[in-house]
Amino acid sequence: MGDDVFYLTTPIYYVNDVPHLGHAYTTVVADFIARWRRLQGREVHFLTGTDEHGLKIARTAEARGLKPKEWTDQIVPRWIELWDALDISNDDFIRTTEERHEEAVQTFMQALHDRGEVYLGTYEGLYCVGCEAFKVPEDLVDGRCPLHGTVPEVVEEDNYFFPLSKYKERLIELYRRDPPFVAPEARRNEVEGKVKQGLEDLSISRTSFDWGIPIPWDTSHVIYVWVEALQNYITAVGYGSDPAMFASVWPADVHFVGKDILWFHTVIWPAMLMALDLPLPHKVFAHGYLQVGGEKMSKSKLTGISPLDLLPTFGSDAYRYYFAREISFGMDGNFSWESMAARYNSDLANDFGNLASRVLTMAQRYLSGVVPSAPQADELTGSEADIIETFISSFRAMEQAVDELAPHDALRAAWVFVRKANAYVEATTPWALAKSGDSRRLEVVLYTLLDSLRLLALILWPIIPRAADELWRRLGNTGSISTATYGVDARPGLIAAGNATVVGAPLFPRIDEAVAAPR
Ligand code: ME8
Repeated sequence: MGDDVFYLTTPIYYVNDVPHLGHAYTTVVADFIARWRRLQGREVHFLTGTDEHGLKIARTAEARGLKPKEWTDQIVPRWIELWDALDISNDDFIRTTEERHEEAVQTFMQALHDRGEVYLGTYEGLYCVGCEAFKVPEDLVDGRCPLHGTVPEVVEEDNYFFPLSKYKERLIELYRRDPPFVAPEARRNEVEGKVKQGLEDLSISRTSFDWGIPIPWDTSHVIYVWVEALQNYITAVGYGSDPAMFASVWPADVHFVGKDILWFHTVIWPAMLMALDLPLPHKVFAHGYLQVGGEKMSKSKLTGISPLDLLPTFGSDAYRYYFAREISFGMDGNFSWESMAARYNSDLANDFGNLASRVLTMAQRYLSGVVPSAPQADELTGSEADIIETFISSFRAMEQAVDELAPHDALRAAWVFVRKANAYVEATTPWALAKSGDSRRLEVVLYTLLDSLRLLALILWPIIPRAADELWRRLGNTGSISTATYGVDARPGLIAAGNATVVGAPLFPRIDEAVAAPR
């Protein structure tokens, strides 16, 4: 069931503000994986969206004198605008205020109720509006939420409860599953350790405000925002409305989340699915937290820098590349303008961009911009065997790294091939061949290099789609890389003889590293 489609998701983000670098990080990495899987020939369903209910959004709207929906309608386009600017290729975008979500959530909640998986009780305790989460004293540092620095509010209400505690053993079993349900392993250990300490039943409704989806059998309650938000992963793929779609897309292959929301995705979400005997997601991957200059990122802390501020200087390709390459996915990381500029210049402008410029310029100069005929086996030397071998091993390493959800390793592997291609230019010295008049050897070398650029365009498209498509066209290829398939196309020796090449402007012009970051 559901294994024909590769289904991946990002969190649905709270729209109490515009997106920051952290949100874009998750979404960019997910997009890289989605594009890679598509080129592997998989049918992909990539979902992102917005989480629009709850106290945090209600208060944000109120502070602006707006109704919650008026506020979310204003701000959601700012999120979509960023995903467009970053070339995010999501197949769907779900807003939790959409009817398709609200209706399916009610179906889900009614089903829980009908199965006796809901009871009425009283909740007395603490609530952090920033987290939209209930807290126990052990969660706090000096009485404050460690994530938001605020003192949680005291809440006492009649609430409906979900009997989370009874799922303890089944959850622990789930964490032992192979391949692992929770990744990376440190996160698995963290969540398993916490669950072993015991689980409290979960309050799943609120009565003190009404910005949410009503409990279907008791409309004086709205559903706790996290409970309905998690359901977006199934309401968007036909749960309760389109059984055929649901059967073919669900379960998710991977939910990408930050480590801040590990608990919700690896405890509450699977337990709710278990309660309805629905298939469980294959994996939840919780990546680390980004900081800016060592400080936690949030608008309120003024270290918030908009992703859109970086695009005029770096462009979307370099933005995507930097975050996927610089930070080991799963570990905490640090953003700085300086490291972004340095990586742009070294990897994109120098290694990759220069290679493309040099090869296309030589093809123009020595071959009048026409791809020569492919070398025969007896025309290949050890140098060609070496570069082809490097491509094959780099590509294999990339495939494995993507399977392991290690985008930084995938890109590191790609650059082994980029560097090898540069070394091949140095070793074969096409300019000397041109002088010596060995025209067939020159053709063999330039064919090999043009074909290497073609291979690079293919394997880098998932992370730098604009430059890759541009390079593809400059190599005289028609069509778009998006319709290529690795199994067919990511093989050496396939650039077509007779293709007309174009030199064009540098794909990644060097930037001045001394130019200061925008304030
Ligand atoms: O939690 N570094 O929404 P949210 C890296 N609506 N990633 C970061 C980050 C940082 N500093 N800050 C945020 C919610 N993120 C809920 C989710 S899902 C059913 C509901 C990313 O707007 C990371 O993916 O607070 C994190 O988990 C998510 O944004 C939290 O987004």
